[in-house]
Amino acid sequence: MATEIRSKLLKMFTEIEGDFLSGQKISEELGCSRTAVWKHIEDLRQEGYELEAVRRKGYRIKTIPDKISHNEISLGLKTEILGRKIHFEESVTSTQRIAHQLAYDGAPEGTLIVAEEQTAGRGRLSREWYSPKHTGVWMSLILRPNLPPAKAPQLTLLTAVAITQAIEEVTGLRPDIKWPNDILINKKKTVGILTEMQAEADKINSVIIGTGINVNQAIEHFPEELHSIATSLSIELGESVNRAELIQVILLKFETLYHKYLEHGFYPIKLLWESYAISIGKRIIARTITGSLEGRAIGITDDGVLMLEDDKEEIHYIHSADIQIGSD
Ligand code: BT5
Repeated sequence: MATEIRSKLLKMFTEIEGDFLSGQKISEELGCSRTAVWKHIEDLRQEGYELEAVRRKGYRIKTIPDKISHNEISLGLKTEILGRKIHFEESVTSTQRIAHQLAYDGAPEGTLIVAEEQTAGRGRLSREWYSPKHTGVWMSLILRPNLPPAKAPQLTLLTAVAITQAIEEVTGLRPDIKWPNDILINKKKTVGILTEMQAEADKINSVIIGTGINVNQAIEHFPEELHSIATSLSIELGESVNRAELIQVILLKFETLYHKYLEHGFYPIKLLWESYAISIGKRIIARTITGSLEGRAIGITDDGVLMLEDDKEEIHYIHSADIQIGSD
């Protein structure tokens, strides 16, 4: 729908304050046919507005979608670099895909790609990431740190700390981090992080950090297979959360940590990360692509690599795996 018609129509609904607006009135004011009115109403429905239609009365807006926009994220954003360039889309296959292209084309550090919906959101190892419309934060951030490629996984841990701090600040909830890339609330996955990069043998060109946060979904919005393992901030909090504000706070926390990291290295980030980690000290099963290992998670190295001590007291260094947490 043309933006001008859309804003005129929304203005009319705003002025009538939740009452019915007749099709006749709309067609007169917009100067279009009744069929065109119906089409515009359908377009609003597509955008997430819930509209009631009653014969002889007309149309009434029942609920306005909780939407985020470029403006809502930029207005009041306090960062210097991160999110200073925002690429916002209603629907994309995956924000990672767009970010890779933009990074390849030279997008500056801090460029943020945000979408209301992903039709092919992805997790690690090509797993699916469920990203329905208007309920989550699906975004990718482009960074260009002057670091060797081996250090990139540390940025996943840094991201987890930034998001955990932001969730605490915005909602008061207390999330836990599960190595390396999950943030859980009450043991259920609320956030997933996917770090990818474009690099040469000894130099990172760009790191692309994808973040998926379940914000305002109700449990029935999740597909059946996720019911027992996933949750959203609003389910845990009992009320909905402003997604644009959450993005702003994440970017600010991220920027502070990122500067600290570039100046002082990973150690200060490691300390913060450990304060939120649930897997450390517990028995875990680590499933890697080559097999699985069982033992106690005894910590992470100064580089962010997970240390697992098996029952023969041998220590294994794990760079990438899925972790299942057992008992203490
Ligand atoms: C992750 O992978 O947790 C990384 C997810 C990153 C998603 C973001 S969204 C923005 C950006 N664009 C993208 O295309 N991706 C990034 P992994 O650890 O592999 O976990 C994937 C598994 O989590 C799936 O196999 C499901 O079991 C589960 N899952 C899928 N969607 C979920 C959701 N919305 N909430 C919780 N769990 C989910």
